[in-house]
Amino acid sequence: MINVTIDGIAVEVPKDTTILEAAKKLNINIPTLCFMKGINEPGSCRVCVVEVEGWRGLHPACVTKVSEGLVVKTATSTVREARKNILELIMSNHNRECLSCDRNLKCELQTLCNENGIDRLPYGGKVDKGCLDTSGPIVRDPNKCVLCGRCVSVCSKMQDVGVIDFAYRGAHMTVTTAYEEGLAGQECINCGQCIKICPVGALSERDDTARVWKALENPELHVVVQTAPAVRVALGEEFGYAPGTNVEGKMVTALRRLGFDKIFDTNFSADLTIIEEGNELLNRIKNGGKLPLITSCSPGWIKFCEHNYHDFLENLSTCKSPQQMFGAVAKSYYPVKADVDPKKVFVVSVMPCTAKKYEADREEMQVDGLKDIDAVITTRELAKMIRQAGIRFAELEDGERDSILGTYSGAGTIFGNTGGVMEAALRTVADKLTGKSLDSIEYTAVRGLSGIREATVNIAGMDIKVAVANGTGNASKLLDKIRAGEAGYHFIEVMGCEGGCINGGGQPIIKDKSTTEEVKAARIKGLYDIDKACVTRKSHENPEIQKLYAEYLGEAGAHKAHKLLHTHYVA
Ligand code: HC0
Ligand code: SF4
Repeated sequence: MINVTIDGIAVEVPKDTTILEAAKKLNINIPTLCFMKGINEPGSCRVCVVEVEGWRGLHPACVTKVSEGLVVKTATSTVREARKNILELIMSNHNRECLSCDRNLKCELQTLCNENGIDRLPYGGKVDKGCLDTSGPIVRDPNKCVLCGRCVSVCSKMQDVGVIDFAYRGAHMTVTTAYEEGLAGQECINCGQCIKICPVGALSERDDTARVWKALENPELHVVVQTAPAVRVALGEEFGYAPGTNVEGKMVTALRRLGFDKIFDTNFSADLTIIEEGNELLNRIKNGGKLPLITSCSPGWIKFCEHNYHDFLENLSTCKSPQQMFGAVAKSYYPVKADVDPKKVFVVSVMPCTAKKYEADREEMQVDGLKDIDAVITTRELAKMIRQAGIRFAELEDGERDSILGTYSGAGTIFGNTGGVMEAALRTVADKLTGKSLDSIEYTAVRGLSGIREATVNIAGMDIKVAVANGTGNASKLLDKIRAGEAGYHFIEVMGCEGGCINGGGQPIIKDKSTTEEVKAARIKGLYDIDKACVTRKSHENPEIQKLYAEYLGEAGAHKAHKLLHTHYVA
């Protein structure tokens, strides 16, 4: 252990601890901007500089390791003046339209300026670092970029995509794409992880709320909404609730107040996906089909696979994602039952995911000329609409979802976290293979937050080898092992974002990034708590799903189900 003194307080820390970490142990907050533990540690922004007794100059706390007897001062007048200067310089090259910025009040730079005595902006004001990129669901504003490099690191190191990087030098330095083209023309998978990690408003999602407002105000349209599994355990954060709090009841009431005709649930169509995908898995195992079967519900992952792992396209399940399956039945089965014109049904999705905006616009995501999904908004955009409508969220009574696309099982709920689709599928596959309704349904081996998890599950005497990967960087590692012949599985779940949809690119921004792991864990716990409280915890026992097959679809994988619920991929 190493003994150091920070701001006059002695502390003992392990070797290789940074000054930043040692200070944290003493509850001393050294401000940072570029630093992101394990992801981006360049020590370049210099906001975290400190003085060290006996050393010349100032030193970045995020990358400077402690040594025996070190005496550190984190808030001397020299340090405070330097920090202020650094922030003034960053602001001199930053678009200052804070009031109209998506990140207003959630901006790390704004907080830093506020906490470090920036009371005037002495330099600059005119910024010209490139054009606004509105080519796709991910919007980039280079004039708000502070060159921290977090997005560059997340995109390349965590997601293994690498479509954005630094370009040019000195005052002209910017973060951009190859040939400075729009992200939509690149191999960007629209995961939105860069948005979540951006400290300012340089990255955001395309705002689709105006289209939803317009539809809600059109008396000709019958506007229905589905909410993804992970939205209900995160939306509350926008209104002051702790991460993981289940606000489904209030969310339903808020959606009704906003004017939606029916409030349905993606958990319902997650159950539907399990019926189709479980059937596909059993068919492939029994009939010598292509294995491993790989899940297809995460659109960021699908685009990643299409760009980088063509040789695995036949392994992908042909099932559409729950979002798209929902749209397909909302414009076929539902209109028949509710006696409405399918052409007048306008389907809105509320998703924790920015890639869902891209998925909804894929050419193949339509049936008989009707697009499955008409508009996708993120959890953040829904919160924005609720605020715009003047709804006091915390005061709302709990509401109930509508029938016939609103009932769900615990299995459909846990889709929202990594390992959940796998566990949901195993619950159904086990019952099908044994011909019994099994009581033991908690497949804890596939739970957790590690990037890749593997397990062998014995069902009815058959060893089923499964793996779960979350984050496309981890998916790469897993698929490379399979390509090299070093691993073999029957079934693999891949989710494009680390932690699964609970950590999707459209979820509420976690302002204190050092709490990210705790927030993810709390949102996951929220979903498993809902699962435990569900009347039915298996997809095939969902009564509305049973009715859908009995009255409309017929058998899983049969003609009608195939036409509505399955898709193909593009090499
Ligand atoms: Fe997900 Fe989904 S679980 S991708 O994360 O499968 O976005 O929450 O809606 O479609 O159900 C997102 C979340 C969904 C879909 C479901 C799947
Ligand atoms: Fe990279 Fe994902 Fe951002 Fe696209 S959305 S630039 S893939 S991090």
